[in-house]
Amino acid sequence: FSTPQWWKESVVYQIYPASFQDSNGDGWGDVKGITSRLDYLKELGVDVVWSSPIFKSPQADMGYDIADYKDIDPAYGTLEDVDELISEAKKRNMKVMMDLVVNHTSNMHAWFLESCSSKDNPKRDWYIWKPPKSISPDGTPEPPNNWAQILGDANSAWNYDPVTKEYYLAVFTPEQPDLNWENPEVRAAVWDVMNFWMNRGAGGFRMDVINMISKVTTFPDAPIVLDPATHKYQPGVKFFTNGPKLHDYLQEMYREVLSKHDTITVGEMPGVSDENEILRTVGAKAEELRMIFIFDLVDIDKPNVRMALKPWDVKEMKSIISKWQRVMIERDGWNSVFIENHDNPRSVSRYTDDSDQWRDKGAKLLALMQTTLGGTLFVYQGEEIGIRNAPKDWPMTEYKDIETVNYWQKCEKIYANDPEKLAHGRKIVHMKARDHSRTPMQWDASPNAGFAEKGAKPWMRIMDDYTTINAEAQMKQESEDELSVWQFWQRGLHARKENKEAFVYGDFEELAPNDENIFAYVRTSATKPEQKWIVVLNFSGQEQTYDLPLKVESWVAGTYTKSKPDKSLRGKLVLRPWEGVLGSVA
Ligand code: TEU
Repeated sequence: FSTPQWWKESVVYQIYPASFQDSNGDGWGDVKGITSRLDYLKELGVDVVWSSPIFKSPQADMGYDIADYKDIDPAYGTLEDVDELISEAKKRNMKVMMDLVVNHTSNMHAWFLESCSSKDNPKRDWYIWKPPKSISPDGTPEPPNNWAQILGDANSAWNYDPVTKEYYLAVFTPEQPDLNWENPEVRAAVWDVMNFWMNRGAGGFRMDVINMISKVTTFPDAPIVLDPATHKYQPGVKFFTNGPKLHDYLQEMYREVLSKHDTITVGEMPGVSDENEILRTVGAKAEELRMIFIFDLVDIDKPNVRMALKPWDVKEMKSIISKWQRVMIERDGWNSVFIENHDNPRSVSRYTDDSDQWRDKGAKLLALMQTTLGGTLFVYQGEEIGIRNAPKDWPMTEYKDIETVNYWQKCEKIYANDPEKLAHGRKIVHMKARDHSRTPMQWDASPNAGFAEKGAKPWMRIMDDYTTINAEAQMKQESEDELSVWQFWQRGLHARKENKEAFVYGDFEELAPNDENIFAYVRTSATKPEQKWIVVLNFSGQEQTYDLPLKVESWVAGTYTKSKPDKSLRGKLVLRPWEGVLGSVA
């Protein structure tokens, strides 16, 4: 039974700052906008606010390219605005978590500009520089190896600098050069940045791709997984995820910074599924991070690259969730619960049915599931009102994300004479683009959805459905028999806290792992065994019958009703499409 800690019980809300709330009419969200919505978040049941990066940045990758870790981008506001956000949050007993992006900086960071300037600059070794692998007779240099860029896999992860005639490594985009963590000066500079924010009152950090900081320093070629006819470069991720020195670095970070503060930390760790490896970071005795984001669930439809599709089914989804629930309980580790973020499509579109008929039910089903799973719960901006993916008919010009733009450019080039493949590429954009979760928040039915003042031009198109799907309408929805998605989340978050011994910390037992549509589990408190709950979720658009393996005392909540669901307590339980119910067990 995991030791209680505030950061285990907290509900974290992720803000995508450009799209949350604009306060000055420039169509771009800002820090003052976030502060103005703290009461809203408090009312929902949020304890910790994490904003994606707001630091000075050329915005090549929406702030994940930082040019100054100790200053705020003018588009977002000032350092004083952040001080105000932190103190206003504190007044409401909430904390603010910063996004720490230290695998790489912006190519406009002063460190990189110095590093570029000459081979003997003291900061040369702060980044990863290598001579060309070869130079062809006509003088064309070849990159040191065949690694592809992550956010544009038609290109090399190595970028040639004609001044010093070497390549620098930038695994995401050329504007995001990777820092050389082998260099102790780099690590000290990172600890300094962290202390700067801790001293300003930050409550903790979400750490961007923190499992990529240690690379295999022989930089071998990656195996060929993408069609070499169209892809000269190949995904090199396995040579820079959970590399040889990752744990040394994380332990040093813990010693130098984290152990001195009472923080919440979550490491973003794509591409790692091995439980022994993960527990080295999040086990109760590990002195590294409080928890990580494991990608198994959000990568369920990912083959070897993200902009592609792989079939999946409900059974697989259930097994991924159940596996991690069990691992953390049995081996005393801690995990995050999340299903959306700014890099993924909307959950209601991906895991349920986002049609007008079922969207609302699908969103509540996912809310019931997440509020009853063990771990620290992360809710993503707009998830609480069931925002869905942008519609199929949005022209490509509405897509702003660098990954989508690069992907589409590649498709147009390599599929120029293949309309079928091009249409498939378009389908992938519709299903996978990161843009889907980046559309402006739908606050109310007024022009610009309450995101920006009337007449402002939002940096990204607002979904047309905001007039009906918005926070204001859902907060005041007064229906005899149904809660809105927002009200359901609010109630769920409240119930989760009231019964945290079971929902946050309790045992997890999956009931029908082989059922192809029903996800059913029991959550039991270790300290108060009388606290026992059953959750039954129908992940299908058809009515399903489920044989209850135990006697239910009473059904207390459900996605179809405001009151107690009227269902059988033993024997056959019939669930309508996308229906979920929560019951107490005698
Ligand atoms: O994402 C890292 C990451 O590996 C993915 O989620 C990524 O979006 C995906 O692999 C793309 O195919 C983090 C940030 O969350 C993301 O927004 C940044 O673009 C990226 O790091 C670089 O900082």
